[in-house]
Amino acid sequence: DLAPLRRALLSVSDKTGLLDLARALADHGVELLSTGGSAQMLRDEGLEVRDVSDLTGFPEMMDGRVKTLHPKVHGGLLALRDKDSHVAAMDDHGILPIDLLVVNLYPFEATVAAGADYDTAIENIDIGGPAMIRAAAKNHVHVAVVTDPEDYDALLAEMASHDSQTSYAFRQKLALTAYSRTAAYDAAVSGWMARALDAPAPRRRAFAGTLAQTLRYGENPHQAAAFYTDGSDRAGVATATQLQGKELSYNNINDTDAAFELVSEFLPADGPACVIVKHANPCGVARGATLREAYGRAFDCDRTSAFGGIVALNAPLDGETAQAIAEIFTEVVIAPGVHHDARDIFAKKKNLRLLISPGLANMAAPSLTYRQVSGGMLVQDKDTGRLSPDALKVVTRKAPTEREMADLLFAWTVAKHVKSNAIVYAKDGATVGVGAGQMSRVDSTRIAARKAADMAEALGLPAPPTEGSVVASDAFFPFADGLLTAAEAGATAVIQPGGSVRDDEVIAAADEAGLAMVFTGMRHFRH
Ligand code: 93A
Repeated sequence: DLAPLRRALLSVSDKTGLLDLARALADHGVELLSTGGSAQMLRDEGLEVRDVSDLTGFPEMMDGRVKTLHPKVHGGLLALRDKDSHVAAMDDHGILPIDLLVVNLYPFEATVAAGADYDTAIENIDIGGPAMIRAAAKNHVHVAVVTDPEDYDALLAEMASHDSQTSYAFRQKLALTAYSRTAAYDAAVSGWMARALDAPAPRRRAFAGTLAQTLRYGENPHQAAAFYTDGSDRAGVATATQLQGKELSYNNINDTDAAFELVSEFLPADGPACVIVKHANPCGVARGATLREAYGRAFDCDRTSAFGGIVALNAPLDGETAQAIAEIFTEVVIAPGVHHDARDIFAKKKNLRLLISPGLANMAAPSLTYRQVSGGMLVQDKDTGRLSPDALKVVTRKAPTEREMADLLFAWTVAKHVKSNAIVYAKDGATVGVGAGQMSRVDSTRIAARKAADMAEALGLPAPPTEGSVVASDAFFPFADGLLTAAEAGATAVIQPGGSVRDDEVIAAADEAGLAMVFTGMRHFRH
């Protein structure tokens, strides 16, 4: 299964390592073919190279759009060397076998990431490169294809140990890498176009990412894992700069994303806000007159869970907030900026990871979410649903007061980011109890209230903080029991989508308990 290597075609945008590779190939007696820029570079260094245009008899034309798209190239890559009709075709048309293809593509992803305009992005879509890669990979029974400078050494090692030839297993591995590369490349083009057209429809999309980080492990130490970025410029954990601390883990990335997406709901113009996340759920969310106050109030929602949590801020981290955060064990802090004094304070906390994001995430921007299921992947529009206050419908005799309404909207925003069944109690712009991820809504309602009562006891408060709070439910109350639990805990107003067949029963119970209730007509399941 060894294949000889007589002729190689080198056509690379990233010219890293090209010279050393070409020299080594020449030493193995391999004839070199190459395109414009690549050939020039090799020739400048005294290597003997044949231009592809010389092979094809056609000049590179149309600004390089057509360089290698020719039967002499593709025939040389695709011909089966052991099939008579293919060999005859090669003879008839003067096609020479090409046994090695070394290509890396126009840097489309990097060009787009650098903010290129539409026409520049289009010009950077490589056509000839992927065509050759796919041809060579298809014919890996004879041809070796290298698409990454990091594989040059492996190729040379293979040739050194196989008498200037390559093994079938090696060529198979290269072909897999090659098809992964062209698939990711076209997915990057597809993703860019979807963003450019502002239409990331779940259908008609290809998905792939660029490997950003090989993670130490996944959710658990026995799971291998990696982090891929999708090339979007959305502010968040993928685009943030890490200023200090250990490498982010799989769970860190997941939790930091949850925290940052939620804090991005709170526009800086409306004042400072803080989110603390544990296991992808918020355990404290608060506004404050200052960032320090917002953090303190978020922390007070559930001090127990906040230990080892992820903190996200909607404004640059200042010194006094950094001081307060540094007092307890915190895994990650993410903010859209940092003051010098805060950096000095954090510098003493070597393990604390500090991420600076380029602004907040645009929570209205359409994008997609993906979830793997056995045998497939679910794709949907991201939940960008936002209430306008006039879409709300008061369904009880009592209407919420202005203060209650502000808290209802706050609690509703938080509930959107809590795993279903989600119940959020809030008071004065701070969560006071969060119930997440329960299979029954009444359990979430009870757990949130009980946690609030526990906090009151721990902090020595005279009454549980749910007293005089409001409550949000991410989906309708199917029965009155959950709502009545909230009333017992001291909630005075409720926000929920409505739409249950028992709405009448639930509304009657709310009236009976003296609650004000509003329906949103919008649900925020999150699983
Ligand atoms: O514009 S292209 O899609 N048309 C082609 O026929 C073609 N053939 C190779 N771009 C093409 N290439 C790409 O040119 C390669 O994939 C590589 O990225 C680049 C190398 O060009 P040069 O050797 O002139 O620097």
